[in-house]
Amino acid sequence: MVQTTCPYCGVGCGITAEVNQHTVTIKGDKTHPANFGRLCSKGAALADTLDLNDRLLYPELHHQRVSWETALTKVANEFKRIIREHGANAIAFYVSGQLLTEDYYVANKLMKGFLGTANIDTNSRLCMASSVAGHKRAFGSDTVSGCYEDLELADLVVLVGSNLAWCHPVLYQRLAAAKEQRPRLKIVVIDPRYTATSDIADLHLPIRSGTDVWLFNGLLNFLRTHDHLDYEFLEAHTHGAGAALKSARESAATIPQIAQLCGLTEMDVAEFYRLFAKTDKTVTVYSQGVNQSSAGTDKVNSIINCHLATGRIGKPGATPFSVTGQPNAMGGREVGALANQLVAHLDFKPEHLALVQQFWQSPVIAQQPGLKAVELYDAIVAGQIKAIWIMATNPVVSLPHADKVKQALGMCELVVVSDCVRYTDTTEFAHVLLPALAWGEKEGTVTNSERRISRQRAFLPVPGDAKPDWWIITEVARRLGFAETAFAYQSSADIFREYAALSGEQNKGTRDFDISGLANLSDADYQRLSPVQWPLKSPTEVGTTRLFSDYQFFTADNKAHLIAIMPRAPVHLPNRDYPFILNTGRTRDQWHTMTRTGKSARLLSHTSESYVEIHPQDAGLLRIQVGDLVTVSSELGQVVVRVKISDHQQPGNVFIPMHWNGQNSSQARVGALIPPVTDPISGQPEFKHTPVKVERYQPAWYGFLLSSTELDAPSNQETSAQPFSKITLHEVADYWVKVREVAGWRYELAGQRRIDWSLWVRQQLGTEDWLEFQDRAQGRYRCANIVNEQLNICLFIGAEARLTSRKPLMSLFGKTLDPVERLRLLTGEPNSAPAASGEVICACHAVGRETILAAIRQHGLVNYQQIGETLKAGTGCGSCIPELKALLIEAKGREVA
Ligand SMILES: Nc1nc2c(c(=O)[nH]1)N[C@H]1C(S)=C(S)[C@@H](COP(=O)(O)OP(=O)(O)OC[C@H]3O[C@@H](n4cnc5c(=O)[nH]c(N)nc54)[C@H](O)[C@@H]3O)O[C@H]1N2
Ligand SMILES: Nc1nc2c(c(=O)[nH]1)N[C@H]1C(S)=C(S)[C@@H](COP(=O)(O)OP(=O)(O)OC[C@H]3O[C@@H](n4cnc5c(=O)[nH]c(N)nc54)[C@H](O)[C@@H]3O)O[C@H]1N2
Ligand code: SF4
Ligand SMILES: [Mo]
Repeated sequence: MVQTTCPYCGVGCGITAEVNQHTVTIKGDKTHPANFGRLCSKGAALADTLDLNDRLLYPELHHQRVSWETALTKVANEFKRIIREHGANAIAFYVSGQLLTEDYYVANKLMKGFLGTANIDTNSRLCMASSVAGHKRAFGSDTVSGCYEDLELADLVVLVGSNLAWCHPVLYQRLAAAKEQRPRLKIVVIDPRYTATSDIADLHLPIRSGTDVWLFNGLLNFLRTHDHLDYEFLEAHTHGAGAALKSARESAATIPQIAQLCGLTEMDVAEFYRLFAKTDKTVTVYSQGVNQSSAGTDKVNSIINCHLATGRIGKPGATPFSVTGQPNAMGGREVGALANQLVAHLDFKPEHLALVQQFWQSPVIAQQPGLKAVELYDAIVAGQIKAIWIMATNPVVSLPHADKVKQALGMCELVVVSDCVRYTDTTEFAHVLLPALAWGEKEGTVTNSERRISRQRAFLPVPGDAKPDWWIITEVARRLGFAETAFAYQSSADIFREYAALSGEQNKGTRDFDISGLANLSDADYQRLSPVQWPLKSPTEVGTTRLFSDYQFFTADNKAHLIAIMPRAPVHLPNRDYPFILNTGRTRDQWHTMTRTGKSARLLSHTSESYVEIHPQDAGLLRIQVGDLVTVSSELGQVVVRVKISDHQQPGNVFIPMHWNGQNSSQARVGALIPPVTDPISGQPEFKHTPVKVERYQPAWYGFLLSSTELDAPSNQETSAQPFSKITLHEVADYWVKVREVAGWRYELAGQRRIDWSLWVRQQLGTEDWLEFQDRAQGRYRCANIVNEQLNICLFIGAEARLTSRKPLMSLFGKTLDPVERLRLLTGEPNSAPAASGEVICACHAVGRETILAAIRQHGLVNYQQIGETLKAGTGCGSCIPELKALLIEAKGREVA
């Protein structure tokens, strides 16, 4: 059994992995202080994602397999040439919070210290940059002072722009458990949508998108006018209170004004303000609804202002708390991989530059901050950047104005991509592809949202020629001629020790990030390292639970700074042409661009197609129904997605998940719609506020194709698939989505052109042997191919969106068909199938919505625990409990109706 850490979200759950011949068993690590044994649906399904199908296992040059020597020499020689011709600033690195700390450190060292350019930025620019900037303004350092226990100790937890139930599920479960034990703990959720998180909220404020600063400035003003300021704390430990209070007063003074601006009721605003004012033990958790905004940094400081004004920081159960998204988002900030930071929380100040250059013994050091993510790709288009090395991120999907990223990569002289997956929207553009070891194979450390450093450990053999990211970077560094000593690492432990020592260099308490206590770990100590929270200044310390308990901050005057903020509206507002506000974010069971979670049929069963969620009133006006297809477009681009109707949205707002991409769908890459509007201080994009229009998409036909094999598997992959390429899929269908199922593959299709299906299946699917049914008048076509008594492929085409349930058909794959099933196959109801179970709610035990509703009615179930006892739903990872509770309410509603 190996103890390691989950590779997904910033909660950083401990995992135990056990390999038994061909099976891997993943469990929550009961001894890990982040999760105490819990896992969410994504963590619990990790074993589904570990097979080597789809993996990038060998270096490639122009999509041909080459040796490491060839690939690395090519990268180094091209870098040398470009630097000679255009200077070091013509090179860029775009890295990721999914690298391990050791990989991240080495990439940053090579760029800033040896190539001498700061044109290295990370996808954390899209994620944490506004929090970093806000923390630095307030504290003089990028410090997350609180810890998870603070959520359990608090009497009030305010969740701002955070869908904790889906995005930090185990932390949410800890909070939910604390509330169940101690109902006095109040929870307020501030989010334009009613989310799964709102389920445990005592108060949900469906705030108008982008207006958080008004709300928190209003709160600050309320605290002043109702005499809740902690004047002693303000006087002794802060700076700037006068100006901050003045702008709070000027931005919107009264509750009616604030309620109107924020689209809330006066009663709700007043209730929130009263709760906050009277509760000393308050934790305010914030995430992408705050950070991903053109006023992201101001949103952060408007929240921190309220905590400073009440002295609620550095105390158990009282702190502002920015939760990190990626497994090593925090580690990336520590190693300084943002273009405007230096390593170990140092800045672009002369004394810090000297310190780092001295420590690294490097020939040069970047003197100025480099380009931020969005600017970086603009600079490629402008011809300033000639080479880019992308590691562990998929910018063609995840950046705003994503088609411009395509354009940039298409014209860049040298695109190097390090990934562990062969086919992504970004690897398509690579000249050089470098195969990285994946989770379970690689070794190193990550830091979670509460500053806890945990080990990721390998438990699987090295596949193909894949290598650790740090190794790939050091090999390029060597070929660039950099002193053998600077990159002579033999292991991730070597890198970690150097990094830990650097964090303590000339520190003496002047910088928050100090892990010099770990600088002398032996290889064995590093191997054994238990999860530990920084700072950790000496080997005898046990780590630091909470920072700022002494009210000493890292600003020049050692005081925390309140910032005077004037609210401002998002940059692009809805208008006549684009009347809706598009909000984007996450679904429960997918991780970002789906390169890993998209491999798990279990995880796809919760939501398998992209969608736009829209309020019933808007759907009525647009005459669209659940399951219809719609085009959602902005000034920059469009997607075609399925309709979901829900009053969890506000009228005028729509939500589309960020996950679907060019590998699994024809037109669902939502990044293509989002304008490259960024926060002026942090450079973080406004992902949650794009004006769009929604129009019904009316294809001539709808269809689905079920298959035991992957029909559009890329041609150079080892596969038994038929000669059926993605190009053909594009040619036949205007809309397609590809879904992994337990027993095969499902393709959802729709198109405008009339197709002779009978001819098409024979030409494309390469067999003559078809059971067929056709009704031309109705536009219906159905066929099936049976091989060795088993269903191999079936295709259903019709004029209506829903056609027939896919599940009974899908359940036939992998089993010998009996005569009745065979006969009834093309009816779409092959067996006297159990009543449709509906979309899967509990991914762990595969329990569907209709099954749950039926059980609630039949057995008179009244709480989710009873649902668990009856159906097992919700007894696995627990991620679906909010949805179970919603179904209990829905069932009750149906009864009444
Ligand atoms: N399942 C899953 N979990 C994940 C990830 C994943 O891909 N899948 N990714 C991880 C990563 S990297 C990150 S960064 C985190 C993100 O975690 P979260 O930030 O919790 O997730 P999001 O869905 O991006 O957005 C959070 C909420 O902000 C709300 N919001 C939008 N506009 C506003 C606004 O103007 N004001 C306020 N107050 N709220 C607003 C949205 O409606 C949304 O519900 O999740 C991490 N966890
Ligand atoms: N519309 C919209 N867009 C968004 C957001 C949003 O809310 N809305 N959120 C933004 C946020 S917060 C984030 S964090 C980003 C995330 O966006 P991305 O970082 O682009 O998303 P991932 O799919 O996690 O990409 C990680 C890539 O690294 C690969 N990989 C995994 N492990 C390793 C490894 O060990 N080594 C290497 N070399 N590669 C590896 C994976 O296969 C995958 O291709 O998206 C941002 N984009
Ligand atoms: S909450 Fe889920 S995704 Fe996040 S670290 Fe834990 S198991 Fe992984
Ligand atoms: Mo993120």
